[in-house]
Amino acid sequence: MIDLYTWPTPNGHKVHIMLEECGLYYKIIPININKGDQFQPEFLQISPNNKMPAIVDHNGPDGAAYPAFESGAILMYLAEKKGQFLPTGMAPRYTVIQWLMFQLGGVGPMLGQAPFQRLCA
Ligand SMILES: N[C@@H](CCC(=O)N[C@@H](CS)C(=O)NCC(=O)O)C(=O)O
Repeated sequence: MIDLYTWPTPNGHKVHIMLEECGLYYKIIPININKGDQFQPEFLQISPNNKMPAIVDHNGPDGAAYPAFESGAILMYLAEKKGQFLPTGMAPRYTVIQWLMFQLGGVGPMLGQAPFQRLCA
């Protein structure tokens, strides 16, 4: 079972979609970022940068519980765990990683900041 610490935002939805596509069982633990749940000490143990999404995979590597934060790292972790969406060949694997990094470093943050930029303009 995977505990999913999340809230309905685009970064959360990336992981929601991935878990559904991988057919993995998960339990949602809401992190209401409007009420400050992300600053609770128990959550900071899992996600030290006080951001959702985060997961705890209770059946992680070597059968131990494994916590993960940052949506991109979670997507890669789930892909490797399930053996889906991340090719084993070096060239195709890095093609996937390039597009993932493009989303994480470009499209995601820019679209996220757009409403603030428009308000401040
Ligand atoms: N780089 C992070 C960004 C996550 C992120 O920005 N999460 C926001 C909501 S979409 C959050 O938790 N904000 C709460 C805060 O910053 O206090 C990722 O990709 O997971």
